Amino acid sequence: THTIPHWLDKRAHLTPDKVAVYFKDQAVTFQQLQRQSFIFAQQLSTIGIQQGHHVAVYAHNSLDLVRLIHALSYIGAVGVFLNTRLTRDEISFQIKDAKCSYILYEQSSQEFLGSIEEEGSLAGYAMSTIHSLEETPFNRVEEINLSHLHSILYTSGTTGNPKGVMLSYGNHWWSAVSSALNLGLSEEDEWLASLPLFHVGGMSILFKSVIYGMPVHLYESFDPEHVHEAIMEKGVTMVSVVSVMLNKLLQLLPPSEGYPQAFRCMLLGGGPAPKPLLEEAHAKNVPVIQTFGMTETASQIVTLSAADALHKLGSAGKPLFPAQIKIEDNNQKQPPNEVGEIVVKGPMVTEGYFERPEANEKSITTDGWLYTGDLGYVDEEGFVYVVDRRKDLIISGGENIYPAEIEGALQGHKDIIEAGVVGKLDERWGQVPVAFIVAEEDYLSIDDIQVYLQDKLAKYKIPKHFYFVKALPRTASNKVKRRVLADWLKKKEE
Ligand code: S0N
Ligand code: AMP
Ligand code: MG
Ligand code: MG
Ligand code: MG
Repeated sequence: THTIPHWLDKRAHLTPDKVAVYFKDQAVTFQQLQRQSFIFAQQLSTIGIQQGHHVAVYAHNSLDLVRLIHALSYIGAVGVFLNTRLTRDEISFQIKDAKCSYILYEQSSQEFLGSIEEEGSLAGYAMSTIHSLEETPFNRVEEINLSHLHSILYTSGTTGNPKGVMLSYGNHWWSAVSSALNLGLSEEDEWLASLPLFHVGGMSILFKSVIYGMPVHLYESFDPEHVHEAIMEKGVTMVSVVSVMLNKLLQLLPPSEGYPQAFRCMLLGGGPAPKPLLEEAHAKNVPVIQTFGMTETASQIVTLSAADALHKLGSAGKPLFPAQIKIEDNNQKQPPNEVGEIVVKGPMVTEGYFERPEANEKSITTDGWLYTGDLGYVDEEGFVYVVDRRKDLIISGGENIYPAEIEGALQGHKDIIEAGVVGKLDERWGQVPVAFIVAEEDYLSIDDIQVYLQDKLAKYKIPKHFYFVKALPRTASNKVKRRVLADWLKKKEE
């Protein structure tokens, strides 16, 4: 087995006085972070959290969340990080599905979560109350076993319920190392995290921080003015963004101004990058590095290097050093420039979904190739182009939405006979979901539907438009033909 010293201990030993995290007006060094996280771990031990427990975490970005993530790793407990945009019903499903025995949440969300503990028969605590507890000694993890499970992050799928992606310490370790082999490391680097830490794009920045010895500028949420100011004045050299965020940041940058010389990289991931956006960034001299990755690959797996950023505009780059890619169609490897399914392999790729043997068998081979469902091709020089996302997937502002989930919720309404959902291009979010509905009764109103969906679906999943139709187009096997719905939508827009 492969073990390394606990990464936060190691880092605190190497560069104790370097800043680990800036948050609001606070700066915490690696040594302070280590001590605080360890004390936190002893307090978590007081409430009974032990190695192997699954612990649900519901929190916006905060210093306490960073401490908690490390505290859980001192115990060897597995964090199940919940998306704070979800409804209580959606959260409740994930907590049960991941077999959590604890939920830790930020105080301010206590009311929203209500008595969720009882529902999932788990112990619930506000994070802030734990700090006043006594400390109980426990068997501290001194060596990280890279094969051990670190976290479970939920991701939606084409059919059925969201699945928990299991990410090991090794997945996170290799993700950070592979990223550095591509982007390089600089003593001066400081990485800004305003992406939520409950998604891997945000969380991975914390591991990079500890492994590289690099400060993170952590933000509670994305405020374009704050991020702009941090780049201009606070020494930030790296920022991770989705395209909605990049778009907002570019609007704040006058063409003549430009970011400081030291600014190295806007790492753009989480969805397709519109060409005009890349061109605008180029015109404004903003160094955008495009990347392809997913929760299942612990963040980046294919990334364009700075040197290639210009002459390969629009490409997601090449697979990172320890990663491989192939393009397949009907189990046949495709030659260059032929489109097929993107299949990837590497030490950052998940072992599988938590307790989903069928999904695992379908999407991951025994020798570790992951079928992403995304379509793309590789050019003669080995650069990857993503041409279409996973089947039916709608990406709104970096959040994934699957039509089947929304259709299922809609069909639960007593006056809805059937529903079909497709993505619509959207100026602000990239894409938004819209619904075609066959209703039982004429009096069913859009307001009724919206109210009905409120507690079932996160706000970003609620269709932005509803169209009432007489029937849905279906295939011989009775599946909704979403392509036809997309055509209907185009006609409506003309
Ligand atoms: C885009 C964000 C920042 C928008 O949030 P904002 O502006 O803070 O909104 P709020 O004030 O919370 O809400 C205002 C209204 O907007 C609605 N809303 C919010 N977000 C969305 C959305 N995404 N789609 C549709 N509507 C949205 C609210 O409901 C509210 O509505 P009203 O006014 O009606 O109440 C925010 O959405 C955000 O942070 N998005 C990014 C999420 C993310 O992290 N995605 C990436 C997930 N994928 C991965 O992590 C893997 C890829 C990866 O690792 C990666 C990704 C990016 C960069 C690098 C990497 C990497 O590989 O390292
Ligand atoms: P998630 O697991 O939520 O991060 O979603 C990952 C999905 O985002 C991938 O499966 C792709 O469909 C999409 N995606 C990520 N990066 C890119 C990219 N560079 N170009 C196009 N789509 C992307
Ligand atoms: Mg997702
Ligand atoms: Mg906001
Ligand atoms: Mg019904």
